Amino acid sequence: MTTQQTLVLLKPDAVKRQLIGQILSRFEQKGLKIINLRWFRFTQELARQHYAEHIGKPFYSGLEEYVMSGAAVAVILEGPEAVAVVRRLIGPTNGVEASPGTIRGDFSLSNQQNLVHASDSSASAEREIKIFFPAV
Ligand code: FUP
Repeated sequence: MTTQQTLVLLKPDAVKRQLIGQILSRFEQKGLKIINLRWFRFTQELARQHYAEHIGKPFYSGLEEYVMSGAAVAVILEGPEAVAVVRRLIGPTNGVEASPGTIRGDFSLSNQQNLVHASDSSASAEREIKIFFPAV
C-alpha cells in the first residue's frame, strides 16, 4: 500500500446545495486525512488549465460555464492508495449511472453537475495539486 495524496474539488453545485460537510464527511469516515483545504473560484484561465484535456470537446463550453458559476472548495486528501480510493467513493462521471453509496450516486442526476472532481491518476494528482496549491 502506497500512501498517496489526491486532489478533490467540491464544485459550485456542491457549495450551492450546502453539501460541503456531507461530502467531506464521506472522505473523513473512510479514514482519509484532509491535508489542505481552501475556497477558490474558477476563472476561465484556471478552468482551461485544469480541464486542458477537454478543451474542444462538445461539452467543454458548458463545463466551463458551470465550474465558473460560483465558489468552490479545493482539498488535498491523503491515505493508502488515495487516488483510487477517492475515485471509487465519488463514483463514475454520470450521476444517473453512479451506484447508490457513491457521492455522485447519492446526490447527483447529472453528467455535468456531478458535485466533485477527483484526480484520476497519481500523475494527475501531482499536476492538479500544483495548480490549486502552488505553495505546497
Ligand atoms: P470525471 O473524471 O469523472 O470528473 O470526468 P471527466 O474527466 O471525464 O469529465 C470532467 C467533467 O466534464 C465532468 F466532471 C463533467 C464534465 N462532462 C460533461 O459535462 N459532459 C460529458 O459528457 C462528460 C464530462
